[in-house]
Amino acid sequence: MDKKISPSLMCADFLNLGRELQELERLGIEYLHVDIMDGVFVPNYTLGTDFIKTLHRVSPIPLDIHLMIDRPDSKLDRFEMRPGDYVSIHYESTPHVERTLAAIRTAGARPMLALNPGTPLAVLEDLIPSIDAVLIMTVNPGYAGQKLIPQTIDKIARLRQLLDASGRPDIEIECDGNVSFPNATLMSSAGANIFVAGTSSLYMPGNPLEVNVKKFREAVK
Ligand code: S6P
Ligand code: MG
Repeated sequence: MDKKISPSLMCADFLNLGRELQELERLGIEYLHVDIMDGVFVPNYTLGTDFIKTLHRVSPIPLDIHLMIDRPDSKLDRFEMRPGDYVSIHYESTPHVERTLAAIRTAGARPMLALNPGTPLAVLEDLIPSIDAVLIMTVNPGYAGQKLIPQTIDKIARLRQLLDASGRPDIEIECDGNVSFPNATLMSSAGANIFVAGTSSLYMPGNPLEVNVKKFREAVK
């Protein structure tokens, strides 16, 4: 499957965001990862609904909207979705997971199911027909700059096997959290194909984005 980079915009330089977005477009970046936190499901706040509208207006790159919010089922209509966008909800965030995934598809976007590091893969077996992708959290959600939880690499490999054995090799696997260049290589070998790139790779201080994107493509090749 094609390897895709999804830069985590909460790690971007907000004082230069317009220029950075143009640069990401020029570099052929596949998705823009937008972290939405509500201070309840995770103990932090980040980007919001107006930011999503602005991105849709200024960039042709599809969005990868990561909802770390409690009860997304009752709030979905506040998020502008476009065809080609991914919208992920957490299994742990609502008792109505299937209903919420179906509502994302009805709204015209692609549903993705996110799992916290401590949530077993077994919970997604009956949701496979309702999703286009799975987001494996490789850190606990809430903050950038954390350290990889090592057992999540094997979880990615077991998920790839499970999806393939279920006749769904087309379902994509995204990983999010401490996707450094060496960790990205491990995640890619385990079967992930969408990589959320934050402070440990693309937005590492020192190198221009272009250099880090090149290094990233090499790391997951
Ligand atoms: C964390 C959030 C992530 C981070 C990303 C940052 O809860 O969902 O998308 O922004 O993990 O990357 P890094 O390299 O700092 O871990
Ligand atoms: Mg995220």
